[in-house]
Amino acid sequence: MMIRKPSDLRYSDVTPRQVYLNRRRFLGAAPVALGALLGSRAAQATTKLANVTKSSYTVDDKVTPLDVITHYNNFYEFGTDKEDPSRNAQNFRTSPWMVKVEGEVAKPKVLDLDALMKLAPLEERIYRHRCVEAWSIVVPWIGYPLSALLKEVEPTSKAKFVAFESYYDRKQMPQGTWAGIQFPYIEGLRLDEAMNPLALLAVGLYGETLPPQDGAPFRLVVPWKYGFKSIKSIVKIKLVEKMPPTTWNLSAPQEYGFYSNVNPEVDHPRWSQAKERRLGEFLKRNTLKFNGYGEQVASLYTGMDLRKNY
Ligand SMILES: Nc1nc2c(c(=O)[nH]1)N[C@H]1C(S)=C(S)[C@@H](COP(=O)(O)O)O[C@H]1N2
Ligand SMILES: [Mo]
Repeated sequence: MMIRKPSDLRYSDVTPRQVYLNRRRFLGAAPVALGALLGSRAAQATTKLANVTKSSYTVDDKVTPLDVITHYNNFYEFGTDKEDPSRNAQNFRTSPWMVKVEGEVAKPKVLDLDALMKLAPLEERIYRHRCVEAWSIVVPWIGYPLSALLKEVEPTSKAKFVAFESYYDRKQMPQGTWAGIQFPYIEGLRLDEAMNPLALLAVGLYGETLPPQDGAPFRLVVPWKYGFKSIKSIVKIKLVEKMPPTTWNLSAPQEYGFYSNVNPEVDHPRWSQAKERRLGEFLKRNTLKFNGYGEQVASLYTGMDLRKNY
């Protein structure tokens, strides 16, 4: 029934047996809406990453199968359906790639991909990832703390926030024209959030460089916040004095705030955030405050009303 194309075979080489078994279970229990995940897969070449150490910043939740992580994506530049990025991003050009780090810093830098890959030791970190749409996955990311990059450029005393910007090129991303949000995609963090050791710059997942649909070649991962804060395919990082605008806040300010911490007690105006569907599981789970990372990050928000600062 499912005919594997040669391009798929490499996945079986890198996917542990347990994950394969989980995937089969997932496919067996898949709700109808996920049925589209079945079928042939095209995969752009990713490269194995060497010298990756395992980080202690890891959850022991069951990791989501690779082909779910790579075929159920939000990357509106490549279309708004979950399967669009896997189809439309395959020829995305991620080399050469330059990232500007600028603004309130003593040492602004322009880094190419090689410099980005070597900036700090690569770590594997298994993180929960909770989308504001109330689904979640568990991803074995590879990367290094955002703080490592920020220390390199030496933020000045005026730097209070970090603003991020994604790559955008209408020619390479024609589907973005109908996505209904403004591009380039922009996001931001408060500087102390950005310096928290959990905030990760990812260059890979599942042992290899990032697939284009997951934000190749270089993206942010902020596991205690809703997924949209984890901006993909970054080309600019700017240290700033004032809270920067963000794509989803500009699009619907009453629905998406700047902070967007995962919070089961504060519903989205149009749906509950109390529970989530972990992709591949049948029953919904209770959503955890700060996505379960409260021990590491709750102190960042001491004295703040998280209903007002949603
Ligand atoms: N540039 C850009 N970054 C983005 C998005 C996007 O549309 N464009 N979607 C966000 C949302 S809503 C989520 S849930 C995550 C999804 O990451 P994943 O597809 O790797 O799981 O990416 C975030 N980063
Ligand atoms: Mo999301």
